[in-house]
Amino acid sequence: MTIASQTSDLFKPVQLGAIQLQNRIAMAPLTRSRAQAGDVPSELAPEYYAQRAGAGLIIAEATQISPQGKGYAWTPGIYNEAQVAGWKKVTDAVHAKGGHIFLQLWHVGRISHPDLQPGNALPVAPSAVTPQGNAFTETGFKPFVEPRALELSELPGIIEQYKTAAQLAIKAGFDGVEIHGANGYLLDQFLRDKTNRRTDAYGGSIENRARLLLEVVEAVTSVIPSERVGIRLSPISPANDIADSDPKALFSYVVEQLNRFKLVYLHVVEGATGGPRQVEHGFDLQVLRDLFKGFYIANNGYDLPLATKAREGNLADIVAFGRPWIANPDLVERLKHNADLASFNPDTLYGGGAAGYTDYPALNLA
Ligand code: 8OZ
Repeated sequence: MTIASQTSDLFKPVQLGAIQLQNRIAMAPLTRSRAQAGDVPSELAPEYYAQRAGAGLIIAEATQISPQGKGYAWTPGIYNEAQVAGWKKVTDAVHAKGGHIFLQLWHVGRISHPDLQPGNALPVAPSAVTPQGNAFTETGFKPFVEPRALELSELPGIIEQYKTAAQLAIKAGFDGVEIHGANGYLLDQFLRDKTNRRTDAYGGSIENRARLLLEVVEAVTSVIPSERVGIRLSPISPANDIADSDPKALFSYVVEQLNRFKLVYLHVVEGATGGPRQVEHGFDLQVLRDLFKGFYIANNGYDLPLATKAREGNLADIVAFGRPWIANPDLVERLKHNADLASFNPDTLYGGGAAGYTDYPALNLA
């Protein structure tokens, strides 16, 4: 048996901005829909994340920056003190095990439903373009509705909410934040011309469509150090009914502009989120790695051979695994020993309690 740890630097420590990671394997953000009333993280979340503290970096699940930013049942928030207290238990538990953890800051935009919105309001978006598909509400799946186009005057308030959320994340003990610019949520909806039909300064040209995302990055890095801020993009993913007529030009511009803010990493969903790595109308995402000055975190469909190849070819600085972490809390140890990976039960992915959350065992590999 080849022991992967002897042949790859995936399992060696690496410096990420202000923090030293134990290895180059990250846990990608994973929505598990188990938050308590008030969108406070689950009582079980400290144990769940602590079990996975062997990751070089945990990026905690997508977390709404405001009640309006919510789009799925039972997802946690980061906009009040009760949520900060809940998250503090998570970060303490991870740090006690020697791990590091960032929080993913999320506004879903149109990927929501009035049932999930304050006062049963319409979800908001750059433009009134209805997504195909269904929202996951507390009473089941419901078709998406036509969102309300945001007024120009509302955008500064949303930017302010990202800023406050970043400050609260640091207060809750996170090592940093990841701005969720991927998977067809609000910031991605502004980027793409399928969903952004605005005629003001935030729509039309690539420069205008990128404006909100860049203003959010500027705001967040004005209140917490840029070495504690990363961003996630999914340039060629059709997730949540998103598309653009020229993703290569769009995302090349975005990444060049991001360099102004000295973010610690760019986390890229390579291909279709949770699906094939190669997609129609895609482009070579190494273009973005080459443009970006910080660390590049690669994600989507990685296994040990692909991750090893990514490091050998210097195609990525860190590799983020997502779904394999669900049923393999000791994923890094298993990869290191080339051990079999367990598969997760799809029935316990979202909602519920400990079953399918904190009850997947670690192997005894020592
Ligand atoms: C799966 C289910 C719910 C949310 C994403 C935050 O796509 C998500 C998500 C994924 O980024």
